This record gives sequence, structure tokens and C-alpha cells, in this order.
Amino acid sequence: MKQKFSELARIFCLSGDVTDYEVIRNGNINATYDVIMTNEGKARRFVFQKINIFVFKNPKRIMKNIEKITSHIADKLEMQGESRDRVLHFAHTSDGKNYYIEEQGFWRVSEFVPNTVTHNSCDDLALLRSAGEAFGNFQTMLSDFDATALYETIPGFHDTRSRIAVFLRHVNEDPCGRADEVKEEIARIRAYRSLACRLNELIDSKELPLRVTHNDTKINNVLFDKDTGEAKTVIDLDTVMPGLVAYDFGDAIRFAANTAPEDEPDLSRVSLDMERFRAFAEGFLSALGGALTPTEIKTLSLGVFTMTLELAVRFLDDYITGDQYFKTLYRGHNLVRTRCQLYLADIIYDKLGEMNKIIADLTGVTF
Ligand code: GN1
Ligand code: MG
Repeated sequence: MKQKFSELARIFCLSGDVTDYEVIRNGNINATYDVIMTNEGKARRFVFQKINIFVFKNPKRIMKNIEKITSHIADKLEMQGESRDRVLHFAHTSDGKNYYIEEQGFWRVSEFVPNTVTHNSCDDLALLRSAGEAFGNFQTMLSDFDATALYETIPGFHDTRSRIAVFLRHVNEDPCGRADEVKEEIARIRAYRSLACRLNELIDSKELPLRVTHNDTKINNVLFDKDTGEAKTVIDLDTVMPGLVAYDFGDAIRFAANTAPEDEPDLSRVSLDMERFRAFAEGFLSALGGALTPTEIKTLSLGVFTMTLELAVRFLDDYITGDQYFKTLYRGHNLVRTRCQLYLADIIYDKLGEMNKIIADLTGVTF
């Protein structure tokens, strides 16, 4: 790999030699590496990423989106007297492209934001509050961004209704002969179908506005300052597209307020920590609350349920169709993920009232 990275470093006009690298294991889609370049005794870190072109069919368009989004945010930061470093910077090739295409892949390189760390799980409430603020701010920064200028990188990404419809079609086709084994999980998804499609209906009836949203708000997509713990930069901009505020809030809570990893096989460890819920919600709403309509606020908890159920559907769909989408570490990994998300969806369903109470308390909106 070192030789590969040296070749790429030259292509992306980075000076110095590749002296070390490590695989970054966060993320279920792309291949990501932390690469150290040393120039005249000075070391600099970069993130080299090979895009999964099975998942992202048109990565060039994604890089165009990212260029537009990052420069919009950087300009705003500058206007507010803040450092442009709070947004990702991508390296360019000598012909001015922020990507490089070769036979075996599609590559991009960004600067490693100095002195930052990521967390795959987090029970520190101050960190969660800060992460909530960072994702809320991200949306605020993009509130005046022209959504029509964005290419839809994965059409219907959070269209839960069509995700379920496609999944049920795959169940009927059963290409790998696995549907029988997961009858119970399929039945549980069917039982939740109408509630999971509620956000779709509210989009159809124009009761919920589309905004430019991040759409992949796992806590490990936030870079935290190593010393202060402050959330500094939101990363993984591949799925920034028009969406609902409930998607970003919901996906973040699904991941960060779960007391176990999203692929936990021991379901007795899975629960929704309401302290974590409150902390993230406080940060998120403090950054964004004033801009939200009452209907948006009232559907945040529904977003937590919907994103969790949707992910159960996506994991099970991948299992049924032969594990081609998400990286898997062992046979049945997608099934373990599905069961964990379904179990969590049950818990979230039972806690909808409790979540709404906290949101009402934080916003003054009555349900
Ligand atoms: C994928 O690549 P990563 O881990 O950031 C997926 C998300 C899922 C997540 C589940 C493009 O995100 O939608 O929520 O896995 N990204 C894509 O861990 O499908
Ligand atoms: Mg991602």
C-alpha cells in the first residue's frame, strides 16, 4: 500500500515521502487510510479514501457536491471570523481535480484536521451536546444553500417507504434463499410499516419542508478537539442532500444514544440512554431550534424510530440480496445488525412519549 500511497501523493501534488499509514476502520462503505507524509523532517497527516463505486455510482458528481458544500461553509466561517479549518479541505491534482480515477478505483485525499479524534461510542454528555450542536450548525450553515445545485448522490436515500417496498420485493425474489430463515424479522418490519412511512406522508402533504441535510449523522462522523472535547468538524459529506431535519436528528440518536454498538449480538446490552438523548437534543436544538417549524419539532422522535427501522430494513435487504452493500466482518453480520436495530426500534417505539416530553421541555412546543 505504501507504494500506492506514494504514487497517489505525487498525483495529488503532496510534497514529501509517505512514512507511515494506518487503516481507519470507521465506516461501512469506503476504504479509508490515515497517511503520514514527511517533508524535511516535518510530518503531516492526510486521509486517503477509496470510494465504493458499487454504492456511489457517480463519484465525480459527489466530489462536485463536496466542493460546493465545503466552500460555502468555509466562506461563512470566514465571515463569522472563524477558522476555515473547521471544514474539510481536499487535495487537488495538477489538473485541478479533487479526485483521481484509475482502473482499480476512485480516490480522494483530504487533510487530516489537526489535533482531532473520533469516537465510535460516547457516554460523555458534554461531547454529545457538542456533537448535537455541530450537526445542528452544519444545517444552519447550509440553510441558504441552493438545494437544487446538489446532485442526489443516492436517490431515495432516506425514502423509507420505497426502501421497504424494494426490500419486500427482494423478499419475494429471495435471490440467495435466505428469506425463510428471517421470517420473524420480516414480519416485525411489516408490522411497523405504516408508522415508518409516516414521514413520507408528511413530505407528500407538504407539512414537512426539505432542507439540505447531512443524512449520515453517526457520532464517528464528527471530529472532536483532542484537548477541549469540542466538536470541530463534521465529516463524511457523501450523502449531503435534500432531506428532513428528523433524518439527521434520528440517525444521530439511533447511533449515539444506543448503549451498545449498532451490531451488538447480545441484545441485553442494547438500550436507549435518555440522558444521552437529552444531551444531544440540547446541542442540536440550541444550534437549530429557532429555525424549525412546530411540525418539524414534533416529528424529531418519529425520526429516531424511522431511521432505526429503516436501517434494520437496509441491513436485512443486504442480507437477503447477498451482502453486497455494507462491509461485513463475518457471515451473518448484516443479520446481527438487523436484529440489533429491530430490538432498538422496539425500545424507541416504547419511548416515543418520553422523548417527546424532553423535546417539548427543550423547545416549549406542545405536542
Ligand atoms: C454507512 O459509511 P458509513 O459507516 O459512514 C451508510 C449509512 C448507515 C451506516 C450504518 C452511504 O455509513 O447510511 O447509516 O453505514 N452510508 C451509506 O453504520 O449507505
Ligand atoms: Mg458515510
